[in-house]
Amino acid sequence: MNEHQHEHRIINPATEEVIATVPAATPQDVDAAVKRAADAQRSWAALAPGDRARHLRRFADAVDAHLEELAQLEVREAGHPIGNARWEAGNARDLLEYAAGGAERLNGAQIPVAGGLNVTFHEPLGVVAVIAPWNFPMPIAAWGLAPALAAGNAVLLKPAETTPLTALRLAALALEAGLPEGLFQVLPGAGPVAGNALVEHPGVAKVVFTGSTAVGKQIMAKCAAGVKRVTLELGGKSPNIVFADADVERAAAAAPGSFLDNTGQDCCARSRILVQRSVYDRFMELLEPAVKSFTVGDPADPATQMGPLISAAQRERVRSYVPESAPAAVRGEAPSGKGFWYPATVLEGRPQDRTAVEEIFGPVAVVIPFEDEAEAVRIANATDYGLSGSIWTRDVSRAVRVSRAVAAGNLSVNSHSSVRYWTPFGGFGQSGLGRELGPEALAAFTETKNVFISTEE
Ligand code: TXE
Repeated sequence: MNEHQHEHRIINPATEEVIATVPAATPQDVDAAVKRAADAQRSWAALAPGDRARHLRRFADAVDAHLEELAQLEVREAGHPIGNARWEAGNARDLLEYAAGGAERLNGAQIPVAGGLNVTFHEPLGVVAVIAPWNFPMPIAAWGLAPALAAGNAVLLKPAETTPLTALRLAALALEAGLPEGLFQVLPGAGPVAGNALVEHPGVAKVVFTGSTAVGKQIMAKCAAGVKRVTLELGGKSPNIVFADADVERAAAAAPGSFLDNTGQDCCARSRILVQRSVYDRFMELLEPAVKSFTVGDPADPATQMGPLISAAQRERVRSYVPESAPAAVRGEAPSGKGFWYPATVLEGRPQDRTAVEEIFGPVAVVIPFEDEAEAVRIANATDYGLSGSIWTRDVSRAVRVSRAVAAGNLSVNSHSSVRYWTPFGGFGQSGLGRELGPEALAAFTETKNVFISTEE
């Protein structure tokens, strides 16, 4: 292994400055971490549920006491606007608090049977690997970490190559808060090295992966070899459907945030805007100033709404779909000079365009007209993905009909909200497998065991 693979340079995407150098975990490091985690997990699972909950609450309090520091770190390593980064740190805290309550509610069932007593238990899985992406480093780490710990598991978190700093800080805070040594470890490193070693390790009982569909498929195939449990949160190409009977002003005002937040690097981004033809021109007239007034610039400035892309490679990927010189219906401003900037871009297109079916993961949306409800649903469902979607209408029956007809895991009506820590989140089709957040999250980190006790003499 050469010098280069032993450490990763962490770059501030807004300035291109190197802000830290982080050692990259080797397969040997992974092996040692799995052993330590397995030891810690046995005592952790044996704790009374109330004690596990107390530990998690203390961890949540430690995160809460360092919210601003964590948010500032996210600004520097991921280029997120400070307002967003504060929400992200708060989301990690909320998850830990919510999961702490779950530790005390892992109730089984008593099921009537003849000749005995039948009860169920929700047993922890053991050591869980969480492989996280760079787009929401703290929330996504916490979505796996918090319920996995609450259910009695140990967690090995592999953050993305570009964003390990908040993860490392969370692990240090866990120790300061008194979580047992080894129970939650962070293994920064390369996906194909440290990530793959976790996926292949026989001591890892489950992999929770958030990232690209291509890598998700590889991980699922590898997990199949050991019938390893797997949860996948993959990409999306979510529709934002605006019907003529909607409050078109409101829909147009809300549209920019739905594909520009996080510079479009959001698996729930509403990057396909479907607009009923009779209000199409009006919507476009309103959309243009709304997009142009989205504030782009220094992520540390509280007024900033959109920062840079995460890396030069990600900007190349976005450019490969839409060069900055390509004709566009609307194009915003972007700073010049250092930083991986890319302007907000709105294209007018057709449902079958590559830009309308593939995830670009940048601040780019395609607007497509439709005639009627049936056509809107047909276009909405014409991708391999099915993560999120929005429906703008004042007609309650239509809202219900279209919500049921669109094949996606997270829909919102007259809103773009997708993520609440107490409601389930996940995808249909190639957007993923399983659910995170909400009451279903704990179940994803347990095995149900059925025990029959004979009462025969
Ligand atoms: O993802 P990768 P990338 C999509 C988005 C983006 C594209 C590429 O379209 O443009 O994916 O991003 C780890 N075994 N999403 O290349 O490679 C890797 O180290 C085990 C959508 O960054 O999937 C990182 O920790 N792990 C998405 C994580 O997987 C491996 C969020 C994600 O990286 C691995 C991110 C391997 N062989 C990207 N290869 C979302 N759902 O929100 C990589 N990794």
